[in-house]
Amino acid sequence: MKGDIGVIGLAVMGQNLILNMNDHGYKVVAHNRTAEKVDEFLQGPAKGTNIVGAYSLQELVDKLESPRKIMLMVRAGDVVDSFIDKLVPLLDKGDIIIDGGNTNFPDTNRRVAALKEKGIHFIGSGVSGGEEGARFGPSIMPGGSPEAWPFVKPIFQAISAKTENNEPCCDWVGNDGAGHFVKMVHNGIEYGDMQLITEAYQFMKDGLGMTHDEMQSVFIEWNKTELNSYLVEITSDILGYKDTDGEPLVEKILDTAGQKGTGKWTGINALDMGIPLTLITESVFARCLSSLKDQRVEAEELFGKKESIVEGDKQVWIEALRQALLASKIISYAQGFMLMREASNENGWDLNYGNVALMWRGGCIIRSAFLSNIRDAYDIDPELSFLGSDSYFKGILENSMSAWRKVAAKSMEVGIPMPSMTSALTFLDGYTTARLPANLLQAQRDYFGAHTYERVDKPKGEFFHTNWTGKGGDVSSTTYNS
Ligand code: NBP
Repeated sequence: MKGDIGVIGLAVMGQNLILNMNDHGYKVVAHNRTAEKVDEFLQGPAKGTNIVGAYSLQELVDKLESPRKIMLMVRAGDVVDSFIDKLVPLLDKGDIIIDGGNTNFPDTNRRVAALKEKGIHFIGSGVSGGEEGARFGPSIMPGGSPEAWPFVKPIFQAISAKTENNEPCCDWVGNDGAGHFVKMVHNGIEYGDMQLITEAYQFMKDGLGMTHDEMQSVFIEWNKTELNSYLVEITSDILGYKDTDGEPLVEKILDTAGQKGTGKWTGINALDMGIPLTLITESVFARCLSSLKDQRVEAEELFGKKESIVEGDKQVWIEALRQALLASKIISYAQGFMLMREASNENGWDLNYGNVALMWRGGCIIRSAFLSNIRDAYDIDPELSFLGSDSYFKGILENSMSAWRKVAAKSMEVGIPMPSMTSALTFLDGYTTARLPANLLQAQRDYFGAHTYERVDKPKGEFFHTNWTGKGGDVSSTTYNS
């Protein structure tokens, strides 16, 4: 009997996905560049299963039933292109290549188009959930050649995580690089969620002077509220984890955050598309700032250490912080969905936002109860332009407003950096202000560069230039927006 699917790449993700597919009754053919890893896998974790090995790409192709489905779980970038180049001459028209790595979506756009010309279908799929997700149920976000989806759907939906209603956290996202785009936004939102939690931690630790056990208890309690999520849950575990000397391990970890680029890509795309994705972008910059450790140490000596003590009833502050965290999180997701909406419109992807929320509901790092409410919001209005306008989320934003402002103001007053929570509030203030000071900005642009402006008392699209000083000419610059 031939194999149902081939997987190339036997690192942590590939191995665990293969074992997961095997658990669901699929016969998997496994290949890896370094052949010894095939043997190690077959004699190790895959021992006693139906998984078979292939020591060359030809052997892999020969062992698969048609149309062949070959999934790459290798390092993103050139490695994917090089495997595609080697596979294509061995494949038949109608065969399917799937890239399950963390690929930047323009690469997927390019690969879908290039392979289409050769009669090969290509799927670029986000896979989230790390090692455990891959093994027991990841969130899977496939996009690319729609013709390929019916062949891949049964396998992917079988191995994916399931919601509490047993719905698979995997569905077709859209054409071209839509799957990888949605995975990129997922990772950006993950940056935002993590940064927000760290800001709450710093407020509790430095501002309220709380112990790690106290903070752990707070996160345990928060996990029973609307904030219920994987990241809040692991944060409570981390805060309670003691090093061998009995001290909290977290305080021994160097405070410089790493990043692999997906948050940065999300920010770059937001800038390209003109979407105010402030919270995620602040979260990326917060990691950049954290990496300037030596400079920060010197600057603290130069400016003096801040006494960031927050006075007042601790329990009242903790509840205010919870509300600020929840409200900021709503803004983060609202901005992320704005970005997906713009990308969907620009690329003709016709994204289903309720489905996206469902795909993230289980298996992935940002899984949370909250995503069910997002799904409900898009079920009510599939074209919702701002998540915060949905009645459920609007209610939370309004109820949290006072506490959120108090936390933001206090952090500024005592010098606790909370870039994501404060920028989220500033965003909402801007978004809910009908008249912003951009009129003055337009006047400045026209003053120094004859960039023209529109008038509130004239139809939109009619542009005016004023000779502000009497010295300039009446010739205006060309009007366009980049
Ligand atoms: P890695 O990203 O570490 O990739 C390891 C695989 O790539 C191995 O099979 C390795 O073969 C192969 N490879 C490399 Br590296 N360079 C190669 C080359 N020049 N030619 C051929 N093969 C090469 O594995 P991973 O962490 O399992 O991740 C796989 C993909 O899934 C990545 O795109 C990753 O970003 C994504 N992802 C990872 C996670 C996670 O939690 N780790 C989560 C979600 C998505 P070798 O054994 O011969 O060196």
